[in-house]
Amino acid sequence: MFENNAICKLLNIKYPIFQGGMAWIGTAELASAVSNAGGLGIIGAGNMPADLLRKEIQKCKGWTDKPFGVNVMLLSPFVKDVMQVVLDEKVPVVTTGAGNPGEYVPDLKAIGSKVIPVVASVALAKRLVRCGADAVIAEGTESGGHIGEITTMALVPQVVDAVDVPVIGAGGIADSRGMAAAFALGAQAIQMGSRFVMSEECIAHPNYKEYVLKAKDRSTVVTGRTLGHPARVLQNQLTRKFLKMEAEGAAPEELEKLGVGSLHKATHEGDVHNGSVMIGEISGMLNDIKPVKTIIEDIVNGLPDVIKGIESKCQ
Ligand code: TUI
Repeated sequence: MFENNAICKLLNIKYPIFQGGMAWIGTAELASAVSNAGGLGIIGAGNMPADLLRKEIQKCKGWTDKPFGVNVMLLSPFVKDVMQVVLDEKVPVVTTGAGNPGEYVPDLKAIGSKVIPVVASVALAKRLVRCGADAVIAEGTESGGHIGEITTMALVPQVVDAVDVPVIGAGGIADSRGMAAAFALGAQAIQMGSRFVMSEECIAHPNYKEYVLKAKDRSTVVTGRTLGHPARVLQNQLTRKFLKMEAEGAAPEELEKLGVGSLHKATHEGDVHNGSVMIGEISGMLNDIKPVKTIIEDIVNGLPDVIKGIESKCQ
């Protein structure tokens, strides 16, 4: 399976499955587990200072001899130093999020890294392919955390039609059906974040995972639209306060103050009431915590039956 898959060939991986590079919880533990299981594990740099990221990369190199990636969050105050660490450490795959990484592409390509930006629009996908991106991740608004406006269903085929590099579909995918659907839309691979939050290897606080287990289809809300960086999170005391303040026209500085440190509060302190529990719309379907290897193998092994089911509906 996947011998001729463009992404597997480009990155030298067994399965065309990326782990979304999530801030605070996309650590070396999770990334190395995903890479060891045949997918592409990705360390989420988030707002991490550069020296901490270097340690995380070195840990990951110690735990896997397979390709892995780093996701650079372009809104980070440390983005320049983070990029330098990624260059120094010759990270095999660099994904980016929450912005336009165009200025960094030439240096990353020069050291042989594969550059795969997350895009939320056709325009940015085209621009970055012109800059030399090796592939793009088309991420729909179903995702958790920082999001764009367009759904995966609408975004993926439009990006596929617009660029001549492989496209990875992301947003709302957590099982074999989602993978088959992304492939039907023209994607060559998938990226999943939420499904991997609910793995044994993910270091998210047990309260975080418990809160996701309780989530239903309509449990997420989007905060921060008035700030220009919308984020999908599970509804809680913090989001009720935040959304009320946004509706009342609160000043950006006041809202930013409420948000600072809130992700860490949820992921590490386990405060799911006053912290940001970032997760995608698929969370209602995440009803178990499994080892990374089982997550990946269940999805891959389930694909043939999903494809047969599609064929039978067409007869
Ligand atoms: O980056 C993500 N998801 C994230 S990042 C994050 S941590 C964070 N911390 C503080 C503030 C905001 C976030 C939590 N979740 N996903 C990738 C992604 N990128 N989704 C959407 C985009 C995106 C949106 C607009 C990429 C580019 C873009 O346009 C930029 C431009 O200049 O056109």
